[in-house]
Amino acid sequence: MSIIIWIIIVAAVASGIYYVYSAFLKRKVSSKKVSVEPGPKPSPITVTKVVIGGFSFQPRELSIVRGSAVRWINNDATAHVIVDDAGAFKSDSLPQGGTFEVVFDSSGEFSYHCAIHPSMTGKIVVE
Ligand SMILES: [Cu+2]
Repeated sequence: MSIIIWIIIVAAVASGIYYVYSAFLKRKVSSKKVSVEPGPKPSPITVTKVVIGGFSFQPRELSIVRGSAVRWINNDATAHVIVDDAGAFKSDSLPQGGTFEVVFDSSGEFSYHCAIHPSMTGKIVVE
């Protein structure tokens, strides 16, 4: 056999080995797991409920930690509107079963009342 045929055979075998090896490498790379670093989880906001029932807020006065939330739930058949005395927050008209939520990011005392029934008063103390 001539040397040229040998060279062709060796080249064919070498390229075949290279092809198989590179395919193996590609599979290895593609099967590599990509892990995404999870970011810092936002701390869940504590939500404290104030129930509106019998034309009063229960509890009438509530202390919470700054950054937490208050959720009012109207259990009365009558609609109520929650308004902060100083205008910090105001709900829409809450029908029976309606809810209103406020996140308190700053500390202080927030006195509020019902816009429809001014005798209904409450207070949120944010520490
Ligand atoms: Cu009311």
